[in-house]
Amino acid sequence: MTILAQFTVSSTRLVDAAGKAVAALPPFAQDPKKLEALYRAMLLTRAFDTKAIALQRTGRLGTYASALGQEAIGVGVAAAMQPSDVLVPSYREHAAQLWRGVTLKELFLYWGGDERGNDFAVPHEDFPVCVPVGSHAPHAVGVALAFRLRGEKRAAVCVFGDGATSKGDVAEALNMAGVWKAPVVFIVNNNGWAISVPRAKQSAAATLAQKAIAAGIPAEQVDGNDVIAVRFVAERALERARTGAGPALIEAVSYRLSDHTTADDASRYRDDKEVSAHWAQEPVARLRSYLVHQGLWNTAQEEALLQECSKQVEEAAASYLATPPRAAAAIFDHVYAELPRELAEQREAAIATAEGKP
Ligand SMILES: Cc1ncc(C[n+]2csc(CCOP(=O)(O)OP(=O)(O)O)c2C)c(N)n1
Ligand SMILES: [Mg+2]
Repeated sequence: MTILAQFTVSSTRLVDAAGKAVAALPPFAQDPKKLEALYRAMLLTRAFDTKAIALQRTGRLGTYASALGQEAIGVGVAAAMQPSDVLVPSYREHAAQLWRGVTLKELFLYWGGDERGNDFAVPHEDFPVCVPVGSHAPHAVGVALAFRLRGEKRAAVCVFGDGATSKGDVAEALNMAGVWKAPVVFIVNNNGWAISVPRAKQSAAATLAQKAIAAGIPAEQVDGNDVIAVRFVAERALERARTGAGPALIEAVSYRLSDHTTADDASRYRDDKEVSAHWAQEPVARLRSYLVHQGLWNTAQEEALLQECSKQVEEAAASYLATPPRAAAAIFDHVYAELPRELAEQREAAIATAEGKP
């Protein structure tokens, strides 16, 4: 017998749940300002999350997918990106979007059903949120292939969930990314659940990372509640991708502390004890503990930052709520160069209805 292939999947954790460094930290983590920026971004995401849920519960926002407990994945990954890279996100990556320069108001608009929220002023080439599970993975490979063909030193970053790794789109995207050596880094935001389906029922594989190895793509796991570790491994993978070494996949293991969305009630299928246990691992308290242990953070700074985040979120929410809705015809205006007759009629009817005509 000849062994033709063998593989290993590593897991990286640099700071443990108590906020103690358990390995040598990378150079960026020696700079207090950089750590503070990561912490601030996670707190801002959490403040946005809380407000978004409050707005939805009071009928002023659409169905919303919370990122509670998963802030380190978005922040760590986005902090590892260059502005010229392109983010191709699923619907739970507000943290990454905010870091990239999407505004709080744009996020509120999008989740309020207004597509103007997807027309980001700053990361103009980043993709809009993808709600169909995993269908954005082939797009990310296409973006990366374009970078390679044009000889640009850029990478695409595609984030999807544990459930998405069961989709054909993701398997096909991984396969072609491997064949084309496309500069794309896939991030699996493994939050333990795909709505009511737990990770254990999603796949019999020991890790989700190893699915990429079958496509010839190096893959690893990282503690997705350790923002320093996430940024570290993502930076390494992105640098390799930009310099021609091809794609990578990182499975960031975290936990969905919230319901799946505001349309879900997780207490119907998930034990509260499991959720409580995971609160001990969550990323915001972890980095705060680390900063406090290092003498870099105190209660006064914490209170000031909480107030600043809350003020920013309240101002953005007020501005969103004061935004007049788009004209009724807008929904018809950006798909066809020339509207088919039926749609043209519907457009006229929509305008008439909006004007109160029969
Ligand atoms: C193609 C497709 N099928 C089904 C759904 C309904 N749906 C929405 S989220 C979801 C689960 C996704 O789980 P996961 O990939 O783990 O992402 P998470 O929501 O946990 O971040 C499903 C089945 C969908 N949005 N798109
Ligand atoms: Mg999931």
